[in-house]
Amino acid sequence: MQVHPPDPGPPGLSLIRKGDFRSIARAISLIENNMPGSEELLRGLENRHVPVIGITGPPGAGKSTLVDALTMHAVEHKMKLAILCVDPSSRFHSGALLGDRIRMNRWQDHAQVYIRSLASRGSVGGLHPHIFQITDLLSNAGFDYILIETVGVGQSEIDIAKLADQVVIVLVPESGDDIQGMKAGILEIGDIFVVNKSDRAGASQYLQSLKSSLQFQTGKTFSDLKFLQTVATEEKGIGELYEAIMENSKHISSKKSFTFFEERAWQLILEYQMRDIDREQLNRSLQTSADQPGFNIYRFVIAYADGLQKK
Ligand SMILES: Nc1nc2c(ncn2[C@@H]2O[C@H](COP(=O)(O)OP(=O)(O)OP(=O)(O)O)[C@@H](O)[C@H]2O)c(=O)[nH]1
Ligand SMILES: [Mg+2]
Repeated sequence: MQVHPPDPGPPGLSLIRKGDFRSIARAISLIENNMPGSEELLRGLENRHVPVIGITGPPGAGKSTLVDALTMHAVEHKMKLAILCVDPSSRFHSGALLGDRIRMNRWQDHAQVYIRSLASRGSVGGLHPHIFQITDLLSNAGFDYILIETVGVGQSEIDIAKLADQVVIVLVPESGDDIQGMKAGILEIGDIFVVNKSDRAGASQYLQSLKSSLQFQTGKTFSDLKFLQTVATEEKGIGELYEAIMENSKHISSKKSFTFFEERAWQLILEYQMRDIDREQLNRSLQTSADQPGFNIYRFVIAYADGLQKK
């Protein structure tokens, strides 16, 4: 039997597999902007899974400072990391992000760390619309872990739960009074709860009230959850957080991975189905139909979609 050499894939993929940062950056831009060549690239990917860690929490809780300190630990442990910072578009030019950039700058030319900011345009309050594809690409680029920092507002914390194998929720003692009002959603998705800025008053009381509201709001038991206090600016508690993340990574269930697959497949089917729909053409079609007697939008949509399929 003749053995064919493996398909080398589209240009750039072999360099991506070797972990070439410039090729990775180009490929992400291609995917981010849905440019020609991006689908070919995605179709050339191997089915690899690298643990994805979501770091979320209210604005200013110290997520970036924690990510930076965690990066230091990971680098010392000879890990290779990809870090995605997803910011709601409206915050893209805020001082906070600039602050993140300056802080994270020390990793800019580091061979073990790849950092990329993504604006969450298109998906209101959520993650980037092509975040699944971007993490799949990074999973093929030789990283040990993928970290995704996102502000826990709007839809993003729900999205991160569909993408990350484990979610770290970063809170601060000052959020004490909000805790009863805090959406069950954000509490529901956490695997590790971090009370950062524990140099401030009331940190341990806050941790206690967090535990009781978690039990009250989500009915979860604590056996699978971890609670930690950190002072990110002084790198206190970071070793414990790092160990907690590593420990959790050992226990990612195949059930969870399969649920992720289903979610990805679902999202992609939606995307592919929508791909042929031209809004302007839809508008024209509607304009001619909506005035007709007996118009019904449900019948219209089915007929419209049938028409697209037959094309
Ligand atoms: N006192 C104290 N300040 C901290 C700590 N961690 C972070 N900060 C400060 O809190 C501010 C916000 O920190 P960031 O790391 O930018 O917070 P963030 O959650 O990434 O912020 P956004 O991405 O804008 O939501 C900065 O001024 C940090 O220096 C801490 O443990 N203690
Ligand atoms: Mg930040």
